[in-house]
Amino acid sequence: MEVEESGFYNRLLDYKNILFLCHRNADPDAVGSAYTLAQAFGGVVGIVDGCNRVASTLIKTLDIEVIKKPDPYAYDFTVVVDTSTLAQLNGIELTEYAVIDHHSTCALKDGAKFYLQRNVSSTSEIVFDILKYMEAPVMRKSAMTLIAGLITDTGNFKYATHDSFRTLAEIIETSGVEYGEVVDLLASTPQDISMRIALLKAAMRAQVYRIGDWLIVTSTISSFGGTAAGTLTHVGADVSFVGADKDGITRISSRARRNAIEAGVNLGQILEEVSQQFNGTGGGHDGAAGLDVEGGDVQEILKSCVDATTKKLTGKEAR
Ligand SMILES: [Mn+2]
Repeated sequence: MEVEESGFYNRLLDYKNILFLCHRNADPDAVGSAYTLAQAFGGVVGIVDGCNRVASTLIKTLDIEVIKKPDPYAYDFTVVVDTSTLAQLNGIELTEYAVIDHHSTCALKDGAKFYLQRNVSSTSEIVFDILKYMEAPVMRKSAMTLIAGLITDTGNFKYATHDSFRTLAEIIETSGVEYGEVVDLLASTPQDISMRIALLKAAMRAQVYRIGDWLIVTSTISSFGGTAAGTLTHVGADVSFVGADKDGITRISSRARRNAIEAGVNLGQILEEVSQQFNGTGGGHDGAAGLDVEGGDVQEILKSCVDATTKKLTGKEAR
């Protein structure tokens, strides 16, 4: 059942001992949203298999307690945070659960007892609206995590809407946290040498497809796919797809520049469609999305992504 902020708040009050569960490779938006909800309603933050680097910095610096690989059966209720598919939870067995998410396609809501979904830039913004509805104060640590979630999920405000800026201003105003404090915290994330090597490999293996004045770039690396896709768009790709083949699962991460999005590229939709061709799952945002396919040939799937993007950009098939 779909609920509003008020319904979400009122229903959650019925439960004690709640697990606020983040997607795998949890990012600041997931961790910040889960932590803030756990502080407001009582409960714990669950991490299915680890966090990304920025989220790890956040957890360490702010001393946030998280439960790794939690068992939903040990809790009265689970709230799945910032997550749209079961694959993003590594197929964990859920008991009764609710969903709070901002992705435009959210398969998990079908099995949920209730869900709150808004097509906004970050889950952090939805969580802040719930706190506002509760008339609950936004504590300093919560505010820092929500701002971090908002900054990272909007790609440093590249994909921010006027609502994101308004929410940011409200969080700063009500919590007293300085914006610069959060920026400093995010900037303190150390650069990992294995990540730098992976990004350089992704650049070396890049295949460039030119369609008129558009550049679609594909590459493969075994980890840091999302970061690599972002790097490829920074150095010239309009749309990038980075594939990884790990433990029999093919995973594609993709990014698109604003001009490509404005020309009709919606990566969430493209990756959902391509994933279905290969019996996988996929989705995300206009400018950042991913897919997972069991088995499958990574080059073949990358080619399908390029073809689907070419169709959007030109209305024609790629040569
Ligand atoms: Mn998010």
